[in-house]
Parts: sequence; structure tokens; C-alpha cells
Amino acid sequence: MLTFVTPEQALHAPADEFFRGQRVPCLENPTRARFVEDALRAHGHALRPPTVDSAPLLAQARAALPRFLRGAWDEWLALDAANAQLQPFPSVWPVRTLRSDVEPANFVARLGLYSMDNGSPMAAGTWSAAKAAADAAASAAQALLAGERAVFCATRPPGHHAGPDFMGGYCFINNAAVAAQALRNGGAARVALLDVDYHHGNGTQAIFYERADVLFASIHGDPRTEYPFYLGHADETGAGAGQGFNLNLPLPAGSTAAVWFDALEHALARIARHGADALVVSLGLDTFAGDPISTFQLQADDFTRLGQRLAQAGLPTAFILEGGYAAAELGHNAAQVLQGFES
Ligand code: Q9C
Ligand code: ZN
Repeated sequence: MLTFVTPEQALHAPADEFFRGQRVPCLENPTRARFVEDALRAHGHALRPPTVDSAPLLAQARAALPRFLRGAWDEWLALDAANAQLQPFPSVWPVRTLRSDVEPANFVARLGLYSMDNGSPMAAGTWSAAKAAADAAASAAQALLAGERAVFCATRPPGHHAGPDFMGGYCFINNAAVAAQALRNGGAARVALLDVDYHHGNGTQAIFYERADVLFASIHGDPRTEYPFYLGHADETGAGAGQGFNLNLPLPAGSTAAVWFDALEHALARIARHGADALVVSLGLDTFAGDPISTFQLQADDFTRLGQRLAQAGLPTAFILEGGYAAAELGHNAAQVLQGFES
């Protein structure tokens, strides 16, 4: 399968994140992409750099977030040159009753304004890596529009928690949304977006919530107990013109593969009714039983089955890598999806 990879991913390498009040090594790190690249190369897939600049798409979204991200590291260094060795983290957020329409001058206050959590560590190369991943997503869309049957973006950082104006959950730019919008711009009348990451794709849902042209369907851990906690419930069905075009299938923590594949059938039935011209899959592999921060019970063979089942949907398909933190198994699990799809 045509696979886009980005060397810039290695530049997004913050050291630590917070866990239970302590600093721990980042789970979302460059080794993830290396394991995936190595496994795909070994399976004979063609690894290529992106061919499309996503800047016009990001501008189309008129999002303040890319502008902030582009300059964030320089702003951090401008506060104190010694910050080069430190990581910025937000510590204050405009929750209910506070104003988010007035942008503060203070850097950490702006970091909070543009963040949903303190779980998206930044480094010097974060913007380069995130922009390259978005370029890959735009390239995947272009390849499908040119007649490719399926494409994989073996990219990081992931994107599905990032909204139009906020980062979160290791995500900075919503790559799946970039792919879906690029498909729309290129002539696909209807697009289906299927999110199979363990965590609800709150950013993707938010971006398309009031639109009927891009259907969003997601299978994920119940937000009553699982991140991102504040979105992803079954009663979120879309709004305005998008009413009926958002399908959330939350499952209890610990769910088995049998339960998960029942939900997949539900999602694919809705996608079939949408009459989509193309499918974008937010391919999180943190549904794997060995994932360190997730609780679903899928095994490697289940990823082959997932790939097979998605191929049966019969749509031009762009896979975008999202989560998956059992890094050593990530490459094998990704390769299983592609092998199932192509079998
Ligand atoms: N210290 C994705 O899978 N943060 N994001 C956990 C643990 C939430 C996961 C923090 C997990 C975000 C793309
Ligand atoms: Zn996830």
C-alpha cells in the first residue's frame, strides 16, 4: 500500500509528560513511527514523503491554532533562552465563566487557551512534525482522488483530539480532518470518517458536527471513564445541517474483540447508508490488548480482520495513524491492518 512517512516526525521529541502528578517519559514518541516504518518496509510497502502542502487547507479552516503552533517554540525561547532545555506546559484554562475570546499576551496563558489538557507536550520541532503529518494527510487525499485504492499515513503526532482551535491528547493538527476536507475540495461529494482509536476523536467530531457532507463514526472507550471524558457519548448525533451525521459507539472499558467488531458492523452500516465517495480511517492501534494506557482486548489477528472488513466497504480509503502506545508491537499491528485490507 502506498504509505506516506515524514522524517520530520523525529523532531517532535519532548522528553516528559505528566502522569499521576509525576513527570514520566512521553508515550507518544519517535520510536512509534520508527517501528511502523520498519515493519511496513519489511512487508514491502512503498514508503514515500508527502507530495502536497497542507497550508491552503489549514488557512481554509481559518484556525488560530496553526498560527500559534508555528510560533510557539520561539515565543517560549523569547521568554528566557534557558527555556531551550525546558518544556512548556499549560497551567491555566478558560473554563466556564472565563473569556476565551480575548487572547492574552502571556505565553503560558495562550498555551492554556489553545489546549484542552496538559497532556500534549511540545518541543522545538513540534510544528515541523505536525505540519508534515498534515501534508501527508493532504497527500493521501490527493492520491485517492487520482485513483489509488488505499493509502496509509504512518505519521505522528496524531491528530484526532485536536479541534479547530485547540490541541490535546498528544495531537496538534487534525490530520484526519485535513484528509477529509481535501477529499471534499477535490470533488468527493460525501466523505465518511471512521475513528477506531481507543479514545473518542473529540476534535474530529467538533470540526464536522454541523456538517452533513462528512459523516463521523467512532468506536471508543466510554467517556464516563476514559479520556477525553468530556465528549464521545452516544447522544451526540450532530447539530443543525449535521443532525444525524455523527455516530458515537462508546464501549465499556475492558471490552472484548467480539463486542468491538459488533460495534464496527454498526458503524459500517451507517457509513454504507451515507453513500460516501471515500473513507478516512483514524487508525488508532491503542485498542490492542497490550496497550499501556487502554483497556480493550484486540489481538494482532484482530487487526488483520479489521483490514479485511474495511476493504469490504469498497471505498477509496485513507488510513491515518492515530494512537497506539505498545510501540514495539505497533509496527506489526499496523502491518496486519494493511495486509488484511490487501488480502
Ligand atoms: N499520562 C491518542 O491516542 N493522555 N491520544 C493520557 C497519561 C490521554 C491519547 C495521559 C491519552 C491521549 C491520540
Ligand atoms: Zn488513542
